[in-house]
Amino acid sequence: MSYLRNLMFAVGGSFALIASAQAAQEIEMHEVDAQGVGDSIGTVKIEDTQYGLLVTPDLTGLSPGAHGFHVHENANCEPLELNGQQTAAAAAGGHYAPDQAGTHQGPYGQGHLGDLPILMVDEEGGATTPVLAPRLKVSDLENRAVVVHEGGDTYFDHPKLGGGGSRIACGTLGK
Ligand SMILES: [Cu+2]
Ligand SMILES: [Zn+2]
Repeated sequence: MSYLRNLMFAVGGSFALIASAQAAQEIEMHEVDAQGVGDSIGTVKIEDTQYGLLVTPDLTGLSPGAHGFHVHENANCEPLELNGQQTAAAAAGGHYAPDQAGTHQGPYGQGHLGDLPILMVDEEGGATTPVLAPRLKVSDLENRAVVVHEGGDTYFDHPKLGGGGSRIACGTLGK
């Protein structure tokens, strides 16, 4: 009888763990431009850890160097017309900020929750170096987009939104 009770506790405990930390998810990333969503360039794996969200890219076909990397508010990578110009992945909206934070401060600041550490691309155009976003969880990325920008990221509001400029790759996570 006590064996059975211990077993019940063990099973209940496992469910509690599953509820607090979601399973790892993979987000398929696609090239984007003003015409629409293009070919896949690989995946970004996201998983919860005790230090925050671990983001592990496996991407190819990017330009070498630092790229702005953010969670954007809508799970939509289509272009939209902004100020009379078709704009790549504009349907993804702005940087994810559920508390309406109006400032871009990077992953370690108090601004947009969706501000990830920069994505580093090697000389061959690949990105495989994991980054850690201490304020995020897998569940925060449900129904959102992950976006890679053409330029880097200052983690400040200037230049505009860290200076990344155009959106060059995008992927979405459903619910
Ligand atoms: Cu962005
Ligand atoms: Zn931001």
